[in-house]
Amino acid sequence: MSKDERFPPLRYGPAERHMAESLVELERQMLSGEQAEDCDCKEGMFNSVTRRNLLAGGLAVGGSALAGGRAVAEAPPGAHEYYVQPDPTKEQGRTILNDGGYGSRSQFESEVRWRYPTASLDSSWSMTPLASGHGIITPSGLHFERHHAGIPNIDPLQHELILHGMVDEPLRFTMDDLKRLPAVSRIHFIECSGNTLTEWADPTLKTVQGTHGLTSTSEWTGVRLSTLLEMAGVQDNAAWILAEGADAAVMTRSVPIDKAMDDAILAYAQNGEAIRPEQGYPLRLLLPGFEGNTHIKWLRRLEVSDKPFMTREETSKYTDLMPDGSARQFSMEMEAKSVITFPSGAMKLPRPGFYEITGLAWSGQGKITKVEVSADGGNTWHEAALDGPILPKCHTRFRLPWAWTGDEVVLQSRAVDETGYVQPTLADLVAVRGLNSVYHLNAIQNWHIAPNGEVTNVHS
Ligand SMILES: Nc1nc2c(c(=O)[nH]1)N[C@H]1C(S)=C(S)[C@@H](COP(=O)(O)O)O[C@H]1N2
Ligand SMILES: [Mo]
Repeated sequence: MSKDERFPPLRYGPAERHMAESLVELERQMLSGEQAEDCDCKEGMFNSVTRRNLLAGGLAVGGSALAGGRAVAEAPPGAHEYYVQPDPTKEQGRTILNDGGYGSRSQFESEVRWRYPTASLDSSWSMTPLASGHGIITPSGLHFERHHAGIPNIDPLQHELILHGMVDEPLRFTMDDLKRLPAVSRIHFIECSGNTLTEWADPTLKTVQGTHGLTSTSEWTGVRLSTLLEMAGVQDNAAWILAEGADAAVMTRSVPIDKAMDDAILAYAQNGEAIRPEQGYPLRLLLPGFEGNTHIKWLRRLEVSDKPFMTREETSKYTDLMPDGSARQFSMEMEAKSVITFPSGAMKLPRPGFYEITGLAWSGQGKITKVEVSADGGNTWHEAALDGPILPKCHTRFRLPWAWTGDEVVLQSRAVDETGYVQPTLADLVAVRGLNSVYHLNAIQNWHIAPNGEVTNVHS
């Protein structure tokens, strides 16, 4: 299939098209570093970013720490290189706290985020390696990122949030002011509405990191936005609230006041520590279940109004052109979606036999109530077990024991949420949405397993 058919210029603007094409090339480079090994262990089935192809792909990723041969002797990002003891029972282990007091991962673990190879390093995406994840929490260092204008470095002592507009009393908060207020901790996913955007016309990316890596889950702690709004006193006909970031993009989005009063959080912590700079340090807006771009990072201003502000991100961007030529605007709730992360694209099953199929399901409309898995391309479905806790607007882990006979199969997962919404097939989604828009692709994903065990991305 030609690039024009796969990413038609009508649908993919120049930026989206360049991004999609570049990602195909990046993934090809990352994968070409090493072939899958035939081995009994699950780890060996992963043909994703092993240490060797991480290094091979390092230059493409643009990471200076990985440049040249020097990196070969060094530990992967987030790890320290230590001497490996031939028999750890025969000599004392290394001393406590020799890392300065903040821990690191094992030098044998090398999973990293991949960067969408956008033309500029300032405006970019990075993707979570979902295939190697466990449970539902994404380690903070592997949370996907989306930056419109780079990562600002903000001194929390200088940072302020102002709340004004249609309120009785405009307010100004320092970070200390916010931290004195009652806080909540909630576990929620954030998914970029561009997640899976390469997959409309043709199965394009090979790995689940590529196809689905723009979703991650963290525990977020902060103040409820409703607390601040109650303090300021919202006027009667207030209907929207603008959120503005302190980055060079000064990213802005309008949020319905009902959402602001419901479960919106001004988060200053992620997974038990201060929110990472990449995720919006020192403060971000968290709108559980809403598309990623509404979760304004580096939050500095909130303005209450009786109408939406019609910012760039809700007029030129983040709208969906429908088949009849009208555009869907404020399509903010993320609909139910799921994906099998094991086995998934570019892995190789060594032989027929037992495997546990596992993956993630999530919905912006509430809890996941059911995930079904098909091993025959959607003819019959088997209900998977859902690992607890099953939380609203959160990644939910599903598992299903499976015996692979060695025959060719197509694996699929289908999520249902508490509203009764059923994850659609791509054909069903296209029948409603047409092929004019790129965002919000939540269709069922297919992984084809060949008799030799190779797993590939297909459209059924
Ligand atoms: N200020 C600001 N907020 C932002 C963005 C940004 O570039 N600047 N990107 C948005 C987009 S498009 C997404 S998908 C999410 C990504 O959040 P993350 O980087 O923490 O994963 O942040 C949103 N908030
Ligand atoms: Mo996004």
